[in-house]
Amino acid sequence: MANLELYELQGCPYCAKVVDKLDELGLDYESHVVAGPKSERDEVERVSGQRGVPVLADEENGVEGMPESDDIVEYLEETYGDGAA
Ligand SMILES: N[C@@H](CCC(=O)N[C@@H](CS)C(=O)NCC(=O)O)C(=O)O
Repeated sequence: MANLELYELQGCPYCAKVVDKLDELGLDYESHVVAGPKSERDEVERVSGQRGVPVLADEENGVEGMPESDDIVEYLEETYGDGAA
């Protein structure tokens, strides 16, 4: 089973898009709810090189911190969706 982690913010529509995809694919994940102020998101910066959320970590597949909701949704579909190898 995948060991996914999602850095997210309450009320963030980009995060909700990723959560919808995780739910659709039936994937469990550990949620890290980040602080509103970007200045307090040091962990997000450490894993992804920037301070925006959502950020996905999938260490089993070498993904330490992937930003950009569209990229994350595409990654999840390709890695865990019906067409996954
Ligand atoms: N294009 C980004 C936008 C994400 C975004 O704007 N996230 C907001 C929270 S809803 C945020 O963290 N903003 C701070 C920043 O982008 O540095 C995506 O689709 O992931």
